[in-house]
Amino acid sequence: MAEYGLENIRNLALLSHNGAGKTSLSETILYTAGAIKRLGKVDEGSSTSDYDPAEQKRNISINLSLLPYEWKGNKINIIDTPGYPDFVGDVKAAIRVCEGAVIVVCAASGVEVGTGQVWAYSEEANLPRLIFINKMDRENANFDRTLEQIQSKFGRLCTPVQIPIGAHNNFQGIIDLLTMKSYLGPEAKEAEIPSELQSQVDTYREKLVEAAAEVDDSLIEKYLGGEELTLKELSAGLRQGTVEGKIIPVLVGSATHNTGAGLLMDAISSYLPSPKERDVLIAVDSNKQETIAPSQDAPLAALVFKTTADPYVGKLTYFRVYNGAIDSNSQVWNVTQGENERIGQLFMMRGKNQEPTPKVRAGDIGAVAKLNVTATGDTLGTKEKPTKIVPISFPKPTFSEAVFPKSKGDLDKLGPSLAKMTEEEPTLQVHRDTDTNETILSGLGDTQLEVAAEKMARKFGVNVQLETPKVPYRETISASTKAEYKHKKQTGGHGQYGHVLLEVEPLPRGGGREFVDKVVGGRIPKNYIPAVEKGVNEAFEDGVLAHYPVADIKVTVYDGSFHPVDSSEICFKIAGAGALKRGLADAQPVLLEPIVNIKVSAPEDYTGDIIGDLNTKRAQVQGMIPENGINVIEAQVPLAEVQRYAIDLKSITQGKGSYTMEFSHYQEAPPAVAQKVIARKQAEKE
Ligand SMILES: Nc1nc2c(ncn2[C@@H]2O[C@H](COP(=O)(O)OP(=O)(O)OP(=O)(O)O)[C@@H](O)[C@H]2O)c(=O)[nH]1
Ligand SMILES: [Mg+2]
Repeated sequence: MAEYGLENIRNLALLSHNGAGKTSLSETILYTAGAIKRLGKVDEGSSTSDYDPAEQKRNISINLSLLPYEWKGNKINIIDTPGYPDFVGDVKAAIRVCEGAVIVVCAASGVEVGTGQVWAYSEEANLPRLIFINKMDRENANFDRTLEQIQSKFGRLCTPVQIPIGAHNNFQGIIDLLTMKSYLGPEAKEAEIPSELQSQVDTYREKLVEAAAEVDDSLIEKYLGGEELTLKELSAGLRQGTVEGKIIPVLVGSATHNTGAGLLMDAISSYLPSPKERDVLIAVDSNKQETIAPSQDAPLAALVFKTTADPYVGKLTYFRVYNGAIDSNSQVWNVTQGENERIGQLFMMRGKNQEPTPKVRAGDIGAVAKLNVTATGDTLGTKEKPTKIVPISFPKPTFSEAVFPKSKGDLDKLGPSLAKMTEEEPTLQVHRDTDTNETILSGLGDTQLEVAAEKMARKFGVNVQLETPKVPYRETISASTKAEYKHKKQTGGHGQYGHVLLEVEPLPRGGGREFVDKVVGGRIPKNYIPAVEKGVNEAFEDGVLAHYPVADIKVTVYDGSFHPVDSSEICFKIAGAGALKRGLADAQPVLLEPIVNIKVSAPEDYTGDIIGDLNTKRAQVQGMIPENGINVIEAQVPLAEVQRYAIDLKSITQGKGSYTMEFSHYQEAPPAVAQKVIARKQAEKE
């Protein structure tokens, strides 16, 4: 590829509800631009973007893909993103490194929940955008209805610059409201406007001209004076309006019928801003952000936005250059980590294809293999003039499963391959639950974790089983009591003796564990007290109800006795543990269960069903915040009831709901629940 200045590059994210046709559209665009020779199909697993076996198996996009093409003197980097909610991490990453977006809406399904979500993300990022109404060839495709939905949801600033000719079987082509010409079929054959559409064309054109004129004082004067605006003036007004977020041009077509791609590509080049028009967001320190002007002549500043792990090429790092340039076979400074990083051969990626390149300049996006210290979100720069670009903020995991290796060999490789998986996907996290002794993998949904397990098998040969994690129950006491334990044995030579009296008292929730020594007069010699504490601590880990750890308790050793010859540390440890067990048993032990805060967002229509379901899950609904047709329901609910909530919510809302969840506190489990848990644990032991 040729070298491009800042003003001749476009970076744009393709965004939509899942399945609206982003990947098909990107394929058609690449084909139209001549960047690929053969037009692939999502449904046949042959698209440039969905090359990952996990994507082909499911016919959905899972990873963002970089799909560059050249068009009329510009270089455009399309980033195709996944629409499936579990993979929203890549959507966030793509938005962060783009200057513009194309939001794809299906002409038959209209505005969906995912559309609203990507819209909100684009607003948050202040991203100029176009809307492409796709699938005009589909049964039930309806341009007017879809446009109405778009305008009622997102406002009147969504302005058609095209309208379709026909729909469904009869979808023939597109009328461009700027040039006032028809373009028919995949060849975009120029034709006159069909007469039956003339009045509709006039109405939409009027609105478009008005919107474009309003952007600029001189244009509005001319327009109000009754003068015709030239094509050039219209285009300029439309561009300025789009860049400033005052107009969102709406286009139309069909990806799989390859109709409208060329016009969309023209619009991308004409209306969406270049990297030159968007300042770079840098982090001065942890709470201060600033913007600086981008430049190809400044010292290097590049943001790493994606890392993939490949068993053959190793780690592949995708970066967007904001300032300066990065060279193959050079050394850079990882500003975030404060370390040098060696750069090998640089690549321009297209799907999985790597094209070697000597340099990647500001405005552009590249990739490099086998970096040592660099992770997603880091800035690569120079040591002399380090600039830190604001990193990407990723959503926190909401869904967890316990990971079990299938064999001994899998166990040995489990840790390193999990580490690689979490490096690849910032929305995945792994931790060891010390309460339950399980390795927990967390992410945004069951599909994401399933895909992660498949990847571990395919890429690293590690086979794992995913299971619902054990609930980390705890035990505590609800009364105070005193307990005594005497460990005394006479076996042959010298015997064993340890004697402890202690008091147990409940602490408030979250109070933890306390151990207090109140022994006076050397009734237990000072040097044995640590042994008593050790015994107590061991007994804490193994509650008397169902062997769960004990919480929120104060233990005071206040008396005991010893034997000058037979006493030893081990004897006092045994006595300490024994006394605590007796104390626990006598102090009305109860089971504690973890409670989480949950925030569920879904369209209003589902509120009743969601709350009904939450009620069956012993939830306490705490509030409801309606917002633009979406209701946010806040509740506290026992973790045991919502470990698979991602799946439940998907089926209640047909995938239109989302939620976040975080640990809140421990709470006494109702007796019926406690009985079940205790019985189950007993059965397990047996
Ligand atoms: N009839 C018709 N079908 C289309 C069109 N575009 C895409 N499809 C079909 O819609 C389905 C989804 O298309 P994709 O291109 O994978 O959609 P996507 O938005 O990339 O999906 P995700 O990445 O999973 O969110 C596939 O079966 C496509 O063949 C279109 O213009 N017309
Ligand atoms: Mg896709």
